[in-house]
Amino acid sequence: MSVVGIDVGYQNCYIGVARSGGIETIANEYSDRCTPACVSLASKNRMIGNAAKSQMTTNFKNTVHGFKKFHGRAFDDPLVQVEKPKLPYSLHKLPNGNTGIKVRYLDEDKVFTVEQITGMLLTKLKETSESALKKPVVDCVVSVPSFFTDAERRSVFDATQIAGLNCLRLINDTTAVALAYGIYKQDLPTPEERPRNVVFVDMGHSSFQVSITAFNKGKLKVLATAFDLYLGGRNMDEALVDYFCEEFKNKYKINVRENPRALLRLHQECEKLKKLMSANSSDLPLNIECFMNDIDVSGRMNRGQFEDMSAQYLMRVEMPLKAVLEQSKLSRDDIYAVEIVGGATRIPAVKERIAKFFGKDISTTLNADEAVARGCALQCAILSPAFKVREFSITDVVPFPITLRWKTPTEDGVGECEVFSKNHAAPFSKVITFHKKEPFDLEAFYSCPQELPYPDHRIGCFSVQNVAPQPEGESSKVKVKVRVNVHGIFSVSSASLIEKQKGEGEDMQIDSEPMVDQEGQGQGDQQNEDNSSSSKVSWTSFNKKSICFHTVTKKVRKIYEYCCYLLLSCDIVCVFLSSQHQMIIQDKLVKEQNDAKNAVEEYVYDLRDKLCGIYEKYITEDDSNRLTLMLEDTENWLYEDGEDQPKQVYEEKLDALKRLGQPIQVRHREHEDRPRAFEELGKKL
Ligand code: ATP
Ligand code: K
Ligand code: MG
Repeated sequence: MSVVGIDVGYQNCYIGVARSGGIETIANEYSDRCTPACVSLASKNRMIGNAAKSQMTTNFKNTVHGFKKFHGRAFDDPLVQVEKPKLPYSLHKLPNGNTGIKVRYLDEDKVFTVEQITGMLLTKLKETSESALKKPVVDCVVSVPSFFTDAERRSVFDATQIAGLNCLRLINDTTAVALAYGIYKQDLPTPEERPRNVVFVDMGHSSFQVSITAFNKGKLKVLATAFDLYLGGRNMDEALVDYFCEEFKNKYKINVRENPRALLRLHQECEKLKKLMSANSSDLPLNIECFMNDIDVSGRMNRGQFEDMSAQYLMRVEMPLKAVLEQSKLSRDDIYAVEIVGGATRIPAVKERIAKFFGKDISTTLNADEAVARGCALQCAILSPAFKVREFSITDVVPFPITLRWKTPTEDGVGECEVFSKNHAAPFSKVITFHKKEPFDLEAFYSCPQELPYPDHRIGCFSVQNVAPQPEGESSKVKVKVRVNVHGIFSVSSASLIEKQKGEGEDMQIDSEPMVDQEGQGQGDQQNEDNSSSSKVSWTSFNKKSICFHTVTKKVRKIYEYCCYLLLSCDIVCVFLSSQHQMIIQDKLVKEQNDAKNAVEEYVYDLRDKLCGIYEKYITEDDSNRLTLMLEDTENWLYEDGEDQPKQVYEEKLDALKRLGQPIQVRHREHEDRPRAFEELGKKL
């Protein structure tokens, strides 16, 4: 069983794995521990990660990046519409309203769902893990932003399935970081002592997340989270791009925004410049050769100027910090440390703002790039029976309050109950008791649309079926279990009918208001001490025999599909899974073909070099000339008719060349070996 944690960033992905020595982050085939969240589609194959990123400026229409925010979002979603004009590739409205990504692949116009694109990225990360661990990888833990709503989480989860992964948990970025921080700490307060409160700040490329987490020995409890959905390193890049676009317009009379390729290059250079400015406060140059219309461009910038132009973004750093502190009801003095991670927290002005707000130095105990992936791997290790790790319990929070609504026979016709308040512990299950005579629907939605970073506050509709009155005509008692699961996804997980014992219960009031009693959590969840059993009283006068007459889980998907058009059905996930396999096979074929072709090319160059070098003495001049000609022919062929041939053709070509080359090689080697052989013989004699 594999233990793998994946940080799927907006820009950068990292993989943590557990090996006998502990948790480590692993490198891909480019010896890079960061794999860009980038997928490039081409006429014969796909490129994913580093290879895709290098196609960004050349094949920009088909090189997809910055798609993380499209998960679970409709094409008409304001966020999607804001991003759309900034993208070098096209978005497309899918028949179900979802955001599709339109590219040219295998010489055809294709529209992929965002789940498929992230699925592609994940297959690459899966492959990287497999070659590092030298075994198949299925089980994993994947990170998501703590502010992701139900639809976004489901969409990421679907992507993991499309990639053939078994995602044991979608864990919040800042919670993964907290785990990576806490699990190795030897000096945490005991469970009886006051907890150690730590603030975690993660500013990535696209967003800003903050959490306050309380640690005791063996456990962590997230107290509150806050965020700025649109604040990250890319805002700073955009500020620089705006500035240079303007400058180049005046200085060189060019309109960079009209040229997608130039704009992408400017983005890349501005990002480099931004990073340089983090370490260097002096004036720095920006030079791009052959930028547009054969013009070389150059400009200058220093940290002071940069801070001025990003003032509007820097200003926003404080708000989530304030929000998280308020929610946690802690004072600054209660904060033990402020830990920062995420690439954009390296910007000195960002650090300063954070330090100033908390009135203390910030800590950089954790690796800013890898902490999320390490935390994910740790969570995977904890969940995996195959791996022994220190017991560590994790309690996360529900970021947005959730309400259930149903029809009632009362005057206003509806009943409502907030089942999960903001910052309620998660994962968590609750049982709500209804008194009903007929089947009924439960509508779940986020209670506070105004604070939700998502345009649709509906979560889903669940129908509870097969409810009938009791033989005496009274309402039946129906216990409905609602739950925020380990992925942070809400569902109505089961409903059961409670049979009354004869002669009892007449005094019970029939109440259409739900009674919320906090039941223990379902299997597979973390132990959670906040579960009280005090409100279980309502059970006692009843026969505890509960009939599971209808488990809605199966039904949920169906109902969801109907109500929330943004979700993929199991069937579609299966189709995507198999098409993913097809694409992997296709990529493999193309790779083998390229490798075979490269082998011929390499052999040609190598042999030609040697013919005028070390092989010279072992071949007659005539033979050498003939062979050289042949090599030249082969080289030409490779650029013409031999440009795109099946793998076997290259293999045969290589064999034919080797038949001519090998005898020379043998003669050369024998000659080389002879003196050594004599020497050996001499030693023996
Ligand atoms: P997100 O968390 O939003 O999904 P991500 O996880 O991909 O995004 P990170 O890898 O944490 O993001 O951070 C990437 C951002 O950090 C980029 O904007 C990058 O330019 C920026 N960055 C990295 N190093 C530095 C540096 N030295 N100075 C300034 N910015 C930096
Ligand atoms: K990342
Ligand atoms: Mg990140």
